[in-house]
Amino acid sequence: MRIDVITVLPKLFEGPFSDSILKRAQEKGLVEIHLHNLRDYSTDKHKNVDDYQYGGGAGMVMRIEPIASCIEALKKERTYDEIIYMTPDGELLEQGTSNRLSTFQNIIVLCGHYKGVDERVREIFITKEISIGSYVLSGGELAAAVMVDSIIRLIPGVLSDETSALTDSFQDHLLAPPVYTRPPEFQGHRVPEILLKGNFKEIEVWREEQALKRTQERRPDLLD
Ligand code: 6GU
Repeated sequence: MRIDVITVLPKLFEGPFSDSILKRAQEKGLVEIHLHNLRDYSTDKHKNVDDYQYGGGAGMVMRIEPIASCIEALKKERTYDEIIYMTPDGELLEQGTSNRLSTFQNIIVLCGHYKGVDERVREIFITKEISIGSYVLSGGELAAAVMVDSIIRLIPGVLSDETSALTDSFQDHLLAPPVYTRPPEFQGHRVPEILLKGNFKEIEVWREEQALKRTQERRPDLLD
């Protein structure tokens, strides 16, 4: 899979993409992440990518020309399955969204900033608009990093234990059950006896019960 990220702050991605699972996925050649600095596509002398909004009002708007020239350059090289705009008014990112996106060959992720992009960018180029939650971030970059992380870990071969993505919270609309490791007792808190006995059939049933209980208590909306 290839992911092209268009941003005014490419540095924000260097941390999250250069460690742990995301780093290994790139090293194994399972995913290519390409960062594009929008400023490189600006043709004016100050390399501006934003401007005042028509009609007045506080806050700058990202101009269409640099975005168009970046997206058009990318589209000349390959076909994209989805051109995604990260925006608080997009559809909420859910596990199912990431599952579907992880099956794609090429995607573009455009990070919004300031007051957002000129509406015509959305009309002309964008095929999908995504938000990661009902709160406002300073820009789309951190949201894009969250989304890209959730996609990449689903690509076959990225996780060392192939089954572990399937047992994640949300994958079956249930939260994950509690987990324990040594020691068997800490400050009077004991590991549930059933996990120590090693009857795998019973353990599986217990985990299912715990997942259901946890979901009912914390996220009953997932069960609807
Ligand atoms: Cl995608 N962008 C911004 N700026 N804020 C957000 C968001 C995205 N998702 C939730 N809040």
